[in-house]
Amino acid sequence: MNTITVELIGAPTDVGASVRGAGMGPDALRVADIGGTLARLGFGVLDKGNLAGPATPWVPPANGLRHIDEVVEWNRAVHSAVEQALAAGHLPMLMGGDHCLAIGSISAIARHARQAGRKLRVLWLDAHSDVNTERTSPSGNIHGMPVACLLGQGPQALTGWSGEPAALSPDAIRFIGIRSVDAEEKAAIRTLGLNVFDMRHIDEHGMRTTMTEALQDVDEDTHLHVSFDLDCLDPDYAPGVGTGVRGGPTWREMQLCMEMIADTGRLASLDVVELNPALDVRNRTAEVAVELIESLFGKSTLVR
Ligand code: EXY
Ligand code: MN
Ligand code: MN
Ligand code: MN
Repeated sequence: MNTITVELIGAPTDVGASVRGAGMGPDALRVADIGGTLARLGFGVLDKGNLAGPATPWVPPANGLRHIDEVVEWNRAVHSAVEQALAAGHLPMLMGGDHCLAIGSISAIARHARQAGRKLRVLWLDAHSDVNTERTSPSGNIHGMPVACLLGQGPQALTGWSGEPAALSPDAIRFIGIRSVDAEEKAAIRTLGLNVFDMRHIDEHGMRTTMTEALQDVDEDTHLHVSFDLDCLDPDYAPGVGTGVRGGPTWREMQLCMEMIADTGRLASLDVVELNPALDVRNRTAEVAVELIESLFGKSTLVR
């Protein structure tokens, strides 16, 4: 029996997305019994309910950014909730909501890890690299920009939240399952030297070798954060997402990915984002997410 308490934080918004519906994600995960599932694994579960924030205005981008004020407001709420969860010694699980919310969550985690003297590793499980800025984004949608913001390259209003100019250094992130990267994102990935395990890599080497490589320098002093965008999975397995891309990992490959993360025993925080129940089939994607999260939490030796 372990004593880790997982704190569920709902952020019901689609403010950074291109398609409506991700705001229903937290409740779909609850309907799929995320709480009961973690409790049956032996975790304490504290569901803090849903954060409040502004409605999504659905207006066009201004200066390359759509809904910047509302994105800032939602991220402030997420940042402070994640900060409080970590201060209470809980393992925060952010339930989005779209992926722009990782700015608030990971900036709080970066400060916490720095203050605890821990090395931070972020696994970015996604079909996309999310490294656009307001200067390169084809859409202005901020869910395509959180990595850039966390690297200190995004708009000023969304950078510096960790107390340092950049919450993350480029070598702190490992991308898994990437297969949709804009031309200017490719250039940024090369310039920054980001560690990308794209679908070609997974095809050629398999998930086992990929995850062995991605987790190589995770050690006992590591705070391991998983930012799980559900569009990482192949849309055949996870149809309930707004920006699905064919050719992703299967349910089985994704299970191995989660199991190998669990084996490290270093999982200390988690984002689950981009679930869009409006596009789902009988809550299947939420159920798949809960099955995968169950594997991710499969060990009782986790650290905070
Ligand atoms: N790269 C495209 C853009 O920036 O508009 C698509 C981004 C989709 C982001 C999804 C959540 O991961
Ligand atoms: Mn994403
Ligand atoms: Mn994505
Ligand atoms: Mn801690």
